[in-house]
Amino acid sequence: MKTNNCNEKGTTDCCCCIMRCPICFKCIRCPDCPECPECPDCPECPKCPDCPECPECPKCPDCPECPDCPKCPDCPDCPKCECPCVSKGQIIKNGGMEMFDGNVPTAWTAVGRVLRETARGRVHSGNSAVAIYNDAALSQIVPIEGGCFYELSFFGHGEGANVGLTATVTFLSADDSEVGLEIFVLHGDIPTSNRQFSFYNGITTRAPIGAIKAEIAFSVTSNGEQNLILDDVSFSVQ
Ligand SMILES: [Ca+2]
Repeated sequence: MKTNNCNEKGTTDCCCCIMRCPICFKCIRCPDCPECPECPDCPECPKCPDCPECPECPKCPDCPECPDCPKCPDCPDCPKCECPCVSKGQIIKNGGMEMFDGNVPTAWTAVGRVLRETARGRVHSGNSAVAIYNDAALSQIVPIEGGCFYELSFFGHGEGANVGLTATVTFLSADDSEVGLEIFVLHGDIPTSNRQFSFYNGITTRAPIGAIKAEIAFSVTSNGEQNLILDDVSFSVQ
């Protein structure tokens, strides 16, 4: 490792892992050196080895929150960057299934038979949960930012041993859709004892850049009057 001052006149080698730019003859970072995260000695050098989108920006930092973002937020030459993948908290509405409009939880859309469940031992938290019966589905469409990862989680309880569940996150673009996450739970694998719920969660694939919404859907198959009790659904930027 060389320790000479790279700014010294007449020096041909740069210090540490910094090397001379063959074009401008100022110091630049060696692109392959992991020990040299910044180049404080040559802030004016027009090279920026680690920033493929801003090859002429001398102070273009990595943008780990939004690697697909075409701009860098702190770069004066790229002022339009907005990193979308910063959590804004809970995205889903009424995930706790506490508010109902008739038999359907507020902000959700039901296909088939769903009911408000308030019996002790059949609610995970709060005063109510939702029971989803055979061949029924419950869904909600929420706004999202393309290019981000999202986490879905929920608590489930089976009213009967023969209850199966599929939870799906589908990203929606203006003219396209793409499944970003599926969680399958086979019949018999959901706890059925009173006050027993399983916690399920998963992280989506990266939302397509053009995606503007996501549909979170729960589909149930069961025998007869058996049903899934769903409560405390959460969806947020991962
Ligand atoms: Ca609840």
